[in-house]
Amino acid sequence: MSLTRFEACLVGAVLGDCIGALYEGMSVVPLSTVLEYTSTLETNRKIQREHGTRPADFYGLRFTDDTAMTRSVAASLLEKKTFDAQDMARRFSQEYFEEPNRGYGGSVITVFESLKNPDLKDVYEPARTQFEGSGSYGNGGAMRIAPAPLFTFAKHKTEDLQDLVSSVTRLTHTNILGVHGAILQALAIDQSLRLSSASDLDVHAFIDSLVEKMRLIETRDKDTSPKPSPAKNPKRKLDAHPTPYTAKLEKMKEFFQKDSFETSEIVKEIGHDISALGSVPTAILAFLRAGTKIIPGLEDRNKFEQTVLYAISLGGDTDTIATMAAAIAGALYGMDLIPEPWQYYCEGVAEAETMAEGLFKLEA
Ligand code: R7I
Ligand code: MG
Ligand code: MG
Ligand code: MG
Repeated sequence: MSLTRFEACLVGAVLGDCIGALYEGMSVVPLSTVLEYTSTLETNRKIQREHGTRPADFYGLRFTDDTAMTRSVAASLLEKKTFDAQDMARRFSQEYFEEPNRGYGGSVITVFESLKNPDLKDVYEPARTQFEGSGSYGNGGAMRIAPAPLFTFAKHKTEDLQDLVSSVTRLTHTNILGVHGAILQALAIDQSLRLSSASDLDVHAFIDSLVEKMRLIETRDKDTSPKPSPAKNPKRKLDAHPTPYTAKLEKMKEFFQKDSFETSEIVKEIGHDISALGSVPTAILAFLRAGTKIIPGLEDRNKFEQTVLYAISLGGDTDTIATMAAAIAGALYGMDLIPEPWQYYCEGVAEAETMAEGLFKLEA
């Protein structure tokens, strides 16, 4: 395993967040619009290199909560060399109060408020009381999870990955759908890291392996959890399925059996919203489709670029879908496929590289 794949996982995540954030919440995002934007980044970088100056009206892209929280997860794991709930919770809260304007989810900020209380005994308590005790099913657990599969991979402790992800996620998201979404995202990164090369990516094998794991997890956790809210009032048919992540992965296999499928079908069946169930499968789909097919309009772009641009073109929660798709893609392709101009203009790339290196060097 090479360092470059660890780096590209976290750097990719930053780029997906920074670029995707420009379109967050837009229900329709034409691929040509995103492509035009990244081409401008590349042109500006060329000018900047030739003239040694940055175009006056261009200041670069800021990362959002997705990256802010990912950094806290990585920093805590690196400093403690194990999972430390108090330390990680403190970092989430501190980071939020230092820079609250990073686009955080509307409800999670009450968790950060409660975590500030120095008398708080159980750092899991604030998250458990969200949404009248059902806990948040937002994608905030999944969006920040990339350091976890890197950590267990480096320490040769992949058998601990699910527990680690669950522990990290439940600090803010206790709804079973929020937790399972984070686990699915972490498993996808882990599977990607384990492929020996990009040519080994096989859509059906990749999905089958996720289905096998998720079916066990969803069947096991089903009865002990509070009834997830989307099941009562489903946005999409599959959201009400008793094992909804498994059902969505299987629906994706059906999509891939066709020659092509439309963004509107993906949005209708799988989703592109801020729920974990409406975004994690979508990110995996974007990674798999860009990884195995040429996305029309992106013929000149490499697989990493295709993944990010295509993920954003699915619309909706674009920073989060792109950050998740890019983390999975980076873990497979490594830094060679990550465009330098994107790195140059996005905030937080150097820190992501340093953290990836730290995680890579952790010993068993
Ligand atoms: O999940 P979370 O951290 O938000 C992450 C998203 C990403 O798109 C980021 O890029 C950022 O934009 O926000 O934050 P939460 O506040 O826990 O969840 C996000 C939203 O999901 C909430 O504000 C609610 O609108 C919705 N939500 C729920 N609604 C009803 N019932 C989450 N859980 C519930 C629920 O149980
Ligand atoms: Mg965000
Ligand atoms: Mg988002
Ligand atoms: Mg380097």
